Amino acid sequence: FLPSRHDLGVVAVGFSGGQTKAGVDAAPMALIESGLIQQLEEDLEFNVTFDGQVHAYTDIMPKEDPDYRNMKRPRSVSAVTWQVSKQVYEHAKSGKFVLTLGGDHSIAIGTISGTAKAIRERTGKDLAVIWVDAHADINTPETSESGNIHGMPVAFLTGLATETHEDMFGWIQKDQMITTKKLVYIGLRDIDKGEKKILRDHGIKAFSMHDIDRHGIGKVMDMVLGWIGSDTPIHLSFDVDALDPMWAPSTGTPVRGGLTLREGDFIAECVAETGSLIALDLVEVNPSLDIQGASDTVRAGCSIVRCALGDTLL
Ligand code: 4U7
Ligand code: MN
Ligand code: MN
Ligand code: MN
Repeated sequence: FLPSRHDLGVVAVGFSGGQTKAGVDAAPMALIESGLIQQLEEDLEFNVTFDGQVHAYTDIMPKEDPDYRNMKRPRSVSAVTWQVSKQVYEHAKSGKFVLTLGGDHSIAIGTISGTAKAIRERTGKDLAVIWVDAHADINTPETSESGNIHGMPVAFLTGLATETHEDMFGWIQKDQMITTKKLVYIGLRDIDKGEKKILRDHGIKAFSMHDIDRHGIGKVMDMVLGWIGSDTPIHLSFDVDALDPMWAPSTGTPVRGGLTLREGDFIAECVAETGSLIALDLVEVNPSLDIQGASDTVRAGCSIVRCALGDTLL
């Protein structure tokens, strides 16, 4: 199931509709302008397939998009993630590693549904997902207090939230979903009440900041990868707000008490070392928030991507 070691597909998703703060759509350009893709080609010797565009998906945006089941902009997020799903699927189907630059975290509905389907077709295996985040993003439309869909992607991907309307996530089929058994969280520290119940009721594996304080990140990564097991393809979805705001202040929902810069890179390095990583999302960088810290946040994001793609210190 391994992507041919050096073929990389890049999808740049300039989308912010899963939450309410402007600016997260500018992240792909900021990451690319700081030299990320060039580094992957030149330093890490990847064969990069990239259409050279930051997609804004303006042509598929619905004209009207009133709230539905408490969700904000459901048709817009659904349309964009459906399109992202097809883009990611095409790369993954042809055996490429898929790097998606967000955008807010709602786009993971697209990325993971795309890789889950491609990996099933190629290998017959269930995809494992490592979700690195301060938040669990597993609210259903009913448990969410904000109505922001970037707090719901995991609920739709696991089938805990479902919809019959095709234009409001009804397009997500069984073969595009993931199992809660192979979902693992790292870095959690701001979980809503309804989410805690979901995590408990479904026995979902999660390593909070408390677990990292107790065991250290090295032991935690051993436990994460031990839970997933070898010979399982892994999709890593990395929300930059997993990092402490000291290192990544430019993000929509910062939460103090997070990962250090090195812990973030270490997580990416450990997942890369397994040789089973097939896709990476880097989301929630918002260069227009905390202008002072924007370049630090972009640099932190680039570093995580390089580590996940196999860059090593020695
Ligand atoms: B992110 C939140 F209420 N849980 O649902 C919600 F705390 O992708 C935050 O992780 C969601 O940045 C954060 O709105 C979404 C809130
Ligand atoms: Mn998130
Ligand atoms: Mn988050
Ligand atoms: Mn956030």
